Amino acid sequence: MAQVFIRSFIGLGSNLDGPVAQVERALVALAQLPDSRLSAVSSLYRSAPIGPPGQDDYINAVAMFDTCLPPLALLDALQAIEKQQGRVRGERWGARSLDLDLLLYGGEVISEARLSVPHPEMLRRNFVLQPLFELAPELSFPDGSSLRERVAHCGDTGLVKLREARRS
Ligand code: A4P
Ligand code: MG
Repeated sequence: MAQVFIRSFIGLGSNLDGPVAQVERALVALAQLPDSRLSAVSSLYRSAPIGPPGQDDYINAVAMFDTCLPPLALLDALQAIEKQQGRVRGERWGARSLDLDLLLYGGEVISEARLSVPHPEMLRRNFVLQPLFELAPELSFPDGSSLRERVAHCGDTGLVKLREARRS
């Protein structure tokens, strides 16, 4: 039987231990996950930290990831990659070597103890919306709102594009 691929989007963030290299390594690890395809990667951005004061700036990017993995299996895989890259879970929104957030999984709305999709903070964050817009300018959210509209309102305060997007 043909495999059914679901288009998901994954947010990558790091502000510790060589953030650009952390994001690059995570992209290599994502590309190696089974039954999945890393289809495109946004530009890398530098962004001002949201959360406790005293943290360094973040490097952020978004990946377009087509996958046959069910959502919780994908979350497990993302957390395994975070762990491989030395992620220690500390303070909420505190500094981290790698954060992988499942932003969107097809058009699904998921409310489970371990997983909320769309990611609850994504609509408020320009370091998520701007790179996502590079990859999917015509995207709509499960609530019917359009990414184009959201991007028009989120602005680019604190955000610097570092490197152009690539598609595979
Ligand atoms: N979880 C629920 N839904 C999801 C989802 N859609 N994707 C659960 C990933 N995980 C999800 O996450 C806590 C729990 O959320 C997980 O165990 C998972 O079951 P965590 O990564 O351990 O903790 P956290 O990241 O500190 O909390 P949270 O609320 O996920 O934070 P965010 O929203 O990831 O924010 N500033 C800038 N400039 N750039 C950033 O990338 N990132 C954060 C973290 C804060 N400030 C930032 C950035
Ligand atoms: Mg997180």
